[in-house]
Amino acid sequence: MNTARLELVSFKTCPYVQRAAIVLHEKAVPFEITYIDQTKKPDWFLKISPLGKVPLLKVDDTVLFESAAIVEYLDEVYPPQLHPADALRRAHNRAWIEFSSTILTAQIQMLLSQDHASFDAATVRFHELLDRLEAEVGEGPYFNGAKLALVDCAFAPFFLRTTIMEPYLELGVFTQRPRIQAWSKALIARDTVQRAVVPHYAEVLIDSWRARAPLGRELFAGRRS
Ligand SMILES: N[C@@H](CCC(=O)N[C@@H](CS)C(=O)NCC(=O)O)C(=O)O
Repeated sequence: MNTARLELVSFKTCPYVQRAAIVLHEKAVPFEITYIDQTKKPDWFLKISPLGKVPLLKVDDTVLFESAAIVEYLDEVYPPQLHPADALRRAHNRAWIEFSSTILTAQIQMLLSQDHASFDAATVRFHELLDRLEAEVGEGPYFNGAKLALVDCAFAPFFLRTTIMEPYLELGVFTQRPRIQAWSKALIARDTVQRAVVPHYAEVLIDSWRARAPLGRELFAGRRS
């Protein structure tokens, strides 16, 4: 039994940290979480974070960074194993984990648009990625079928934030994409996903984008549906 002390360093809304928190909850591994201010990163954090980014996972005195490296470490050390046992399937899942980072980045870039023309152009790219994903998803309930895997833990924070934003943005993310919709619902229903975010996450997330996005006040003025 591994008894290392685990500390996750996070911003309150970081989806990459939430991936690690979901994996830790799925494995029932105790950990501490330290939140820092994204706009005022403390010196101790800048000293130990090679890219100035979260997540960091401190494993006793060793600092890990990059969510993919962190969750693969957790998966190797703490049961149950979430990555598929088959090497080809595992590589395929890793590729789609990378895709989940790309779609998160596309969503963030869309929200950071300076004007409506850039926002509209960014939504086109976002929808293209969603269509690709819809074509890849199987019968469910999870990416590989019946068993939850690391790839699901990577997508869950994206689906959670997208579900919270949809009533404001009304981009039609889930409309005509039944597989993504069912997969998203199955993930969000998991207690381990709900416990990976701060209390009142929906309000915290919307408030943060209202403040951070150039078009934030307008995009998140009020729920349309
Ligand atoms: N590839 C990294 C991405 C992590 C990332 O982009 N984290 C964001 C917060 S969600 C960050 O720390 N950005 C630096 C900043 O906001 O200054 C991972 O998977 O861990």
